Amino acid sequence: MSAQQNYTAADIEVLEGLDPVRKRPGMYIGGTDETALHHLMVEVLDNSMDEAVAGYADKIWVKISKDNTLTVRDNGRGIPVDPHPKYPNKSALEVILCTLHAGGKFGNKAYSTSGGLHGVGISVVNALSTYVEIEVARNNQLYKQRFEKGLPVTKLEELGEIKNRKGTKVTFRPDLEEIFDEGCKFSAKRLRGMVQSKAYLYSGVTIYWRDETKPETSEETFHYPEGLKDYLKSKLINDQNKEIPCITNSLFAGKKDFVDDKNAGKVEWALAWPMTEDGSCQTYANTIPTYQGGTHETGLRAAVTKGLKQYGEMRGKKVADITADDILGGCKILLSVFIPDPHFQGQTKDKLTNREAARLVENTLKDQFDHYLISDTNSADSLLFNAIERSEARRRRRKEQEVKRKTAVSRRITLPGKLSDCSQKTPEDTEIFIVEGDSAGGSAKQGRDRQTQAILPLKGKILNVASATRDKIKANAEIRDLVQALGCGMGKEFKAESMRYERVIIMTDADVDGAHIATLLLTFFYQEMPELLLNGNVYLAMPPLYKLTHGATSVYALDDADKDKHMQTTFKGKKNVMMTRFKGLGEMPAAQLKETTMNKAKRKLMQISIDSLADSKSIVTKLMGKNPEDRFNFITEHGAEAAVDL
Ligand code: 28G
Repeated sequence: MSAQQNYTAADIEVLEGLDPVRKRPGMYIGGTDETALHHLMVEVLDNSMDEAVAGYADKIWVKISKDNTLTVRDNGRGIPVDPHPKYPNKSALEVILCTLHAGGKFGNKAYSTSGGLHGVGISVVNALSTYVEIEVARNNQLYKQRFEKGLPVTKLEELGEIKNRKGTKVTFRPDLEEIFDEGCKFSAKRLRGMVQSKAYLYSGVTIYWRDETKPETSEETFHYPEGLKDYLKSKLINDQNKEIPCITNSLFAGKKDFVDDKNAGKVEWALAWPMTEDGSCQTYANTIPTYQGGTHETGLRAAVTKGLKQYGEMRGKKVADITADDILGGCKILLSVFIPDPHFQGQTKDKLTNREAARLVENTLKDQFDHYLISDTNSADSLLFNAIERSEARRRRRKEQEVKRKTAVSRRITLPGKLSDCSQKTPEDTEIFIVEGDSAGGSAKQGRDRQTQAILPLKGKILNVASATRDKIKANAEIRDLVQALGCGMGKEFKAESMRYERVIIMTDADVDGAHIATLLLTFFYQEMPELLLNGNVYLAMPPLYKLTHGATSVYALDDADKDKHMQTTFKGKKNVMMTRFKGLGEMPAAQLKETTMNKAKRKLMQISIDSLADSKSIVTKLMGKNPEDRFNFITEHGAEAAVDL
């Protein structure tokens, strides 16, 4: 991975100063908590990793000191120090350290980690540190400059000739006092893990770790020639320091450069199917963790899924129902790609979006995986049978869940025994008739449209909820039946969307007792399900009191006034008009009840609507006040204005 770029100071793009970073640090490092604090280290380390991955450095030193100070050094080219053309009295180094988004012109830089959160750069670290000291060993010279809270406090000093050293060294102490949340400090353990994972991700680098925070200074060297394979092996060690058994005889691991007409890059992977552990998936692009996955992960999944299913087909197995998850759900996956110009997406910039990565990873991995399966058929068969087992278990689970769900549904809707429900299961254009007494219920049941009309007969007068305690309301059998039939709950539990019917129709006799029952029901709806009234879901049926017949002509009259009117119009001058007075709905033949009160095409309904709950207060007081005449008058008075065709 060689790169011959001729960098000069003129390539630097200058944008703005660092004030905004100190003012709103969260915008640049995603917060001011301990995670954000550790992100400063990531920024610095990523710069060194960039130099390494680009082929200019192979060693990185990381040191954590007692006072939350970190030192990172690499043996790369060293940050340029020549004077900046736009600011002749400033060095390129000073411009890089003291300006936001200062960096090379994008496009031709190989394997940068730049993109969003990453690569906001060392200037952000500078802005948020009490001090930064930089040493650059370049052109056989050693240079040094010191910054405090983002500003240079010394000039770029030339410390003299140095022969056996090159690269950049950065020492910084985060501004814990003014920037970060109280109590934030570096965790040596966390930093060590981050540093170690970088070494796993790039086998071309050796990282020297030194921890000076403990009474005894410790030093470790991280170098993993086998990269991700070593990383995965380290994850497959249990607490007793024993290897975790896997389904396969060996890991599926490797690395490969990929090249086509337009793209070049590298993919490295390690997969294991442990028997006693769950699956997991860690992916990276240019050593940056891509927690949300992305195109590279898609490519890997496609390759392994297609590969194993093809193998299964070859072995004469039924593979159509096997999904990627059946194959990879229990797999520990490590995947790392290096591509020239990575693009990251999402709020946290941790999803790779380069489209070519999907294809390149899939093609590369497919060949390698096919080869793996054929060369170790024992492992291949184990993977295949495991996937088949998972897919069968998945279908079994789904069936069980379906049964569970079905029984839950039928249990949820335990309908009262005396409800004659409609056959339609959705509420559209359905209605429930609440009728008084069993005999009325009987004729209503015969006269209804079974598909859309349900009948609930209630016994006599229901409880007056306006003067009952909650316990008493809840314990009342008639009310329980009503609420169960409606399905929508009452009081605080009321849910309009659970209503099992579109309309609630109160159907009582056209007498004082009937009116009383209607008001008791309306009081109940007002108090326990006011939304039904607000939405206009509640109606009074208007059964006739009389039937008038003369010869072939017969009409129904709602009340005495209606009867008198008909006598003076329809039957004017006629003798022997036959008049039937219905004592109650129960006496009305089912056919007539259907024609006059229930038939959607012919009947009239009185919609009980309220404009607002405040308005309805006085109405209900009227309805449920001490004087029963008030109620009846109200209903008959407002009946005409509310009567609607339905
Ligand atoms: C020690 C802690 C962190 C670094 C370099 C090397 C160069 C460099 C760094 O250039 C401007 C922006 C992108 C190219 C590049 C030196 C080319 C030629 C460098 C580090 C120009 C900055 N000579 N090493 N920056 N780049 N190590 N370690 O920060 O386009 S930063």
